[in-house]
Amino acid sequence: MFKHAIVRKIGKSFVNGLTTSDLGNPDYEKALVQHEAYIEALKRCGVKVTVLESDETYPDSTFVEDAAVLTSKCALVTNPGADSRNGEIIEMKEILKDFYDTIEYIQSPGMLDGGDVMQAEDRFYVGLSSRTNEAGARQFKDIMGKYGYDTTIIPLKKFFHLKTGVNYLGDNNLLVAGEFINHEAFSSYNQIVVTEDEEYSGNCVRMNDYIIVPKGFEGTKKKIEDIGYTVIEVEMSEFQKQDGGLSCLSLRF
Ligand code: CIR
Repeated sequence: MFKHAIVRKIGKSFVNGLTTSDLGNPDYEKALVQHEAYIEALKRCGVKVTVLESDETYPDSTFVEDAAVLTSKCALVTNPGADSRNGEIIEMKEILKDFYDTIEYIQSPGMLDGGDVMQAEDRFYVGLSSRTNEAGARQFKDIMGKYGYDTTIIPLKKFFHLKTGVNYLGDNNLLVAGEFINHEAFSSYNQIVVTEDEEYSGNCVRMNDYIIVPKGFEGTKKKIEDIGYTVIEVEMSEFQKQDGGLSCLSLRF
């Protein structure tokens, strides 16, 4: 069971964040409304939500998931691969001290974004991407090995982050999109396949008794409901414009 979540309010600089999408500029006011609804969805799942103040210095800092990986045994502060985001870890280190006695760190030249890390029970999967390098992934594997977690490293072909296209829903169920459909690393899971036209919904979050799903992806929603989960939908359009998936707006522990 998750008991807590950490999110960060959006600053006005959010609209100037990194993106590769051609979906247009995000609407700041609309993003605020969507962020509020996201927080409400987390609360509905029964967790206490810590809401950090916005930080104008870091336009992408609302995507808190990239700065840390939280487990039941330790917290790990990442070393984000984008220069404009790396400083996000400075405050994150301090915040996590309120919640964890044991904090681990990825050190340069190792780089790692939390969006490239997926946990499925006692196993982690780490994607090698434009933000996470081999040195970062190897450090992660060594660190988590000390706590009894195994780690599988997976080179990405097209996806931005690992969790852009694969997410563990619990109960051996894995949501897979694009290059992760029938990927050999995931052959032991029951795969729920996201169609190409709904690819963005490959990033959903299991939160206690619920699966939080981006709004507007009826096919994925139905597939998740059909295997017995209760779905909460949240509007993500303004975050999608900034390459942000649903999971990256929170740290859950
Ligand atoms: C970035 O490029 O870093 C942000 N605009 C989006 C980060 C999304 N994070 C994630 O999927 N974990």
